[in-house]
Amino acid sequence: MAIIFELLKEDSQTGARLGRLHTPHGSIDTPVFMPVGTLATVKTMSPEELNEIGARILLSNTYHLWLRPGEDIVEEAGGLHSFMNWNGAILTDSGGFQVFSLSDMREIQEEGVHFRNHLSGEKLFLSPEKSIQIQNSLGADIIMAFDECPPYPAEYDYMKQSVERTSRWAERCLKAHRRPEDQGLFGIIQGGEYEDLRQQSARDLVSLDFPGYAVGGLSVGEPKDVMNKVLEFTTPLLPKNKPRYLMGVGSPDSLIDGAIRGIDMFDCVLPTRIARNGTCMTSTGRLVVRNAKYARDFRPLDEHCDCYVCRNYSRAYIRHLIKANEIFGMRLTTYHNLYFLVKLMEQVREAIRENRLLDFREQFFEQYGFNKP
Ligand code: PRF
Ligand code: ZN
Repeated sequence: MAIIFELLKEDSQTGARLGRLHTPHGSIDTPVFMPVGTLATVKTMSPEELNEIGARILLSNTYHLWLRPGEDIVEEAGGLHSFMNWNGAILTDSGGFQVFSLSDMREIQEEGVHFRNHLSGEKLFLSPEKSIQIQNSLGADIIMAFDECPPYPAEYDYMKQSVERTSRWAERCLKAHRRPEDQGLFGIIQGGEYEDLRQQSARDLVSLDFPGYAVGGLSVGEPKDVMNKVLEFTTPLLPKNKPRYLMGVGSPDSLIDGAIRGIDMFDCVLPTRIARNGTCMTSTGRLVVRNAKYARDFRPLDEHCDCYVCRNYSRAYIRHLIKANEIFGMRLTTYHNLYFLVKLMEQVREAIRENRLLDFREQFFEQYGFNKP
């Protein structure tokens, strides 16, 4: 078994859980946030820095690495871990979502998806078998089933067909998987906001007995309360002793609200993407360090943060770097934002351990400014 999930504690007041995910590249305390390294690099961060901030698992993308440099080159390097010099765990997404969000001119058929390369315009085809073959070559510890993530909102009839196709594709992914002994293949639950379709999707995928399950098709433009409702009726359909991964979610409030509803793993480009244009996550909310009001502000980004950046650099200096488009500015804001989320998840775990997650939520939302009108 590539992936063993140890359920350490269930919260008495909420659906939250404390767990440990054992992978061939180390054990990970959950709930956890996974930084995104789309092209086999978390933009601006070295593996040493990622290790220093406490990241133990990264996400990378099948679609992007297939287009460049090509999975054969990564395999020749000895797999993604040695290619990028990252000794911690890695999860690769299947390419399903990226095909739908990045390429135009796609055509979905039972066999797979025809689309155009978003870089060259070349015609391409991705299927469950092809996605798994690429992910077997890349060699991540956790790989994902090839699914369809329909847009929001989608009509019920379309969503039902899509859920049924995603279930058939999941079965094909399992059959195509050549490395079950060292790569855990997770299934992805779809079904949009429709409760009976989430039930159908969960029933189909749980019967296939994956070592973990993702909740897909959320954070695609729906209101926050819709995401929370969907999680409330979906996570109870999943086996307790397997990890649950909410795909593409990384705002601090959603991480806390997801953990409360029984999610163990999250990923999102948000902290790294907003960092590069000068937006920082702090304990009192978002800070846009580009703003003129920080020109002479010599305090750290976050006065409550003890990261390398906040111990050594001022808002004024970082603002100057970002305004001048200096690479070091992006490195500093990225480092701080990832540290902030890794620390936030540490605090979430501590709160679950001490039976005070709802109090923690209340206090965090108050400070972060979510409770303000
Ligand atoms: N499916 C896959 N990857 C994803 C998603 C999904 O539904 C999402 C949804 N937010 C993000 N990444 N395969
Ligand atoms: Zn900091």
